[in-house]
Amino acid sequence: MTKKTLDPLDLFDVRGLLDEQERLVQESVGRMVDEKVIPIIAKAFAEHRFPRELVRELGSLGLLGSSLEGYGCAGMNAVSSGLICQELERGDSAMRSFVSVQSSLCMYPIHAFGSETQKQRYLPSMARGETIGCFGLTEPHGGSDPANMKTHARRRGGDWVINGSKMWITNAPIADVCIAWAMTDEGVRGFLVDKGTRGFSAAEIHDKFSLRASATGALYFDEVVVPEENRLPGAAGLKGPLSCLTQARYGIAWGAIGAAQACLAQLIEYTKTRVLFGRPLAATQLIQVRLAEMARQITSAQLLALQLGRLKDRGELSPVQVSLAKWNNVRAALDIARDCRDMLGGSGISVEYAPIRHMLNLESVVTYEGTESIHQLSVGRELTGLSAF
Ligand code: TGC
Ligand code: FAD
Repeated sequence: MTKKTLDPLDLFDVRGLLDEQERLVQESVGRMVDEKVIPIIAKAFAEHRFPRELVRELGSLGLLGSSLEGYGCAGMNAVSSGLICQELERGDSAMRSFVSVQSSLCMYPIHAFGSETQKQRYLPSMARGETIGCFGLTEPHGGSDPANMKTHARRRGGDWVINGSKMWITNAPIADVCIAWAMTDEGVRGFLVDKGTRGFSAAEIHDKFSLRASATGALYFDEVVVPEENRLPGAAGLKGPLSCLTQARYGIAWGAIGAAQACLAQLIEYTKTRVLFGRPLAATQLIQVRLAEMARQITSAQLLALQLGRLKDRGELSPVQVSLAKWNNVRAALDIARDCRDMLGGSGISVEYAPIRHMLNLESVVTYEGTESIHQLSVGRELTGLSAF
């Protein structure tokens, strides 16, 4: 058997399992991340600033609504859209977060549940990055249980009047349109609320220690009137927003791998050049075990994500599989980022090194789109048939 040089970030040659189109997507997004995201992201994180100047570029590369068909969207397969998330999150979770919200939480519901007029009005400009969306589901009293939604919409003639508030909403301060989920007398419904609608406002959350390169905010609805034409006609019940979450959680399962790879790549280099007790850190047993453990976890996450993508492309994906993958891959990435931070010693607390930025970001990623406990309970419910929420 010939001895091949293995890629430390892809020990099982998962890349070799991709088709040509998927490899091209990964390469072009990876190049964009290396050239445009990585050089500016530490400063953006330090300044608590979303790099909005990159949004049009994301649009021109076809990364917004990448898996949707028509309306100016690229119509890529699920594996390609997963690889996009992986490469973006190798740069920073904020970049993947922006794309997840725009693509999976805003464009997807318009595509899946919207009227033809809504699709024509929003999707092409969202695909170009000219219109930015946000997704308002979580409320201040408890995001894990969206069935207990307080935001309410009542019919008034041909209009709807919305009252309530949403909390921790990605893109809220920069969004042109919000997909607002509200309880009605007929159950949960989704509404398109444009920026500037009377009574609708957003406030930025400025004091985050995590996802600092992402814009996060609260949304307020004070007697906001929208016409029936702004309701998503195909969305009825909690299934509407939860099916959007399945799309976004799928992307996170891939994205987390990128964050973990960025940390491991930096640590392999650092430990080779850091000399302590007369030899490089990388030549010590403990450090090698820790690096090997990271490679093991990344490899498992990669294979899990790829099989998840193949199932999605075959139309056979189950939400509980997405729950398990989001839980596994984000947990792996968070543990890897924390351990990399430690192996950097004091330097590990500097924004000059990527692990602490990824580690802090992943504290949000493990919480949003369903906390780790919520996904564990979803898997538990599948195994036992009993709901323990
Ligand atoms: P449950 O009875 O389980 O379900 C109600 C209806 O929904 C269907 N369903 C799903 N459909 C698609 N995908 C899923 N994942 C689904 N889960 C459930 C289900 O079949 C049922 O349909 P039907 O026809 O029978 O009515 O609902 P439940 O109230 O028991 O809730 C279960 C639970 C806890 C899993 C759910 O509430 C949940 O997932 N909670 C977590 C909430 C959450 O993840 N919020 C995320 C907010 S968005 C966000 O964080 C964006 S961050 C983005 C970024 O910046 O990247
Ligand atoms: P809670 O629901 O109050 O949970 C608190 C704790 O209780 C958690 O540890 C949870 O796991 C645990 N818990 C809850 N229920 C149970 C149970 N039955 N058994 C055991 N433990 C339980 N939301 C949106 O709608 N749109 C967005 O764009 C968005 N972006 C976000 C961006 C960021 C940076 C962050 C941090 C959050 C974002 N969220 C968004 C909100 C996110 O989805 C919620 O924070 C998440 O769903 C958890 O809700 P919560 O914060 O209210 O915590």
